[in-house]
Amino acid sequence: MARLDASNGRPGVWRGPPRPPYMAPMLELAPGLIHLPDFFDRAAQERLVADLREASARAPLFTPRMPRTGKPFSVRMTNCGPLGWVSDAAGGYRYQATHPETGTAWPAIPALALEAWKAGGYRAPPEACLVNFYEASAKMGLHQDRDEAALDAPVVSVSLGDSCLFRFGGETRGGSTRSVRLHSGDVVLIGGASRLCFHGVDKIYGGTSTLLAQGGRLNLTLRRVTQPLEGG
Ligand code: MD3
Ligand code: FE
Repeated sequence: MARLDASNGRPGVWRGPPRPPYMAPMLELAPGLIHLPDFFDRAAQERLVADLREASARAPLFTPRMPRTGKPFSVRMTNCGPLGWVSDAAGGYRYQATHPETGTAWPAIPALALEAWKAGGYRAPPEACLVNFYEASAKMGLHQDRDEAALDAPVVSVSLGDSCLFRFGGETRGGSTRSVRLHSGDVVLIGGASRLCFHGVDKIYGGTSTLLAQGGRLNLTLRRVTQPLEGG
C-alpha cells in the first residue's frame, strides 16, 4: 500500500492539504482508492450524527428492494441533496428528487459532509448523499456503483459508528479481492482507476463505537450524478 503524505503525495491523486503528523497516514489502497483514517474528530462526528437525525426525521429510512425480485436489502437507507438513490422491484436502481414513501424532496446535504467531498477535488458539488444504516447483522454484497452519468467524479464515503469490514476488488466480478476495516470518522475517496471497482461490506463489528447510542453503522456516500455543465 502506498503511503501518501506531504512528501510523496502525487498531484492529481490527492489535492488536499498535508495531514498533520499526529494523524494516521493516508493510504492508497489501490490506484484511485484512498483511505483517510480519522478525517473527522469525535466532535465533528457527533455534529454529523445530529444533522443526520434531523434529516431522517424528514426523510425516514426506507428499505430498498432488488430490481425484479423485490428481495429487500438488509441495509436501510435515506438520502440528502437534490437527488437520492432508490431501488424497488418495479423501477430498479435510480436517482430521483423525492423520497419513495413520503414523496417529498430530500433534505439538504449536511455542511460537514460537504467538507469530505472537497477532499475528492472534483470541480462541481455533489448531487446525492446516500445514507446507509447497518444494524450489526446487515451486509452489502459486492457491487459496482454505475448509476451515475458523471463517472469522472469520485464517490466520497464517510463512516460513522461501529467499525466494518469493507471488501474491494477489480472491475470484474469474481476477481481477487482485499479487505480493510473502516472506523468511525474515516473517509474513503473512490475515483480514477477504482471508480468502477466491485466493493461491499462483509461485516459490522457490533459494539465497537459509542457514537450511535443504539449501535450500528452509518455510511454516507457523496456522489455527483449528472455531468456538470461546461465551466461548472
Ligand atoms: C464506490 N456503500 O452505498 S462506501 C454504496 O460502506 C456502498 O455503505 C458501502 O457501497 C458502505 O454503494 C461502501 C465506500 C466505497 C468503497 C469503494 C467503492 C464506495 C465505492 C468503489 C467504487 C464505488
Ligand atoms: Fe457502492
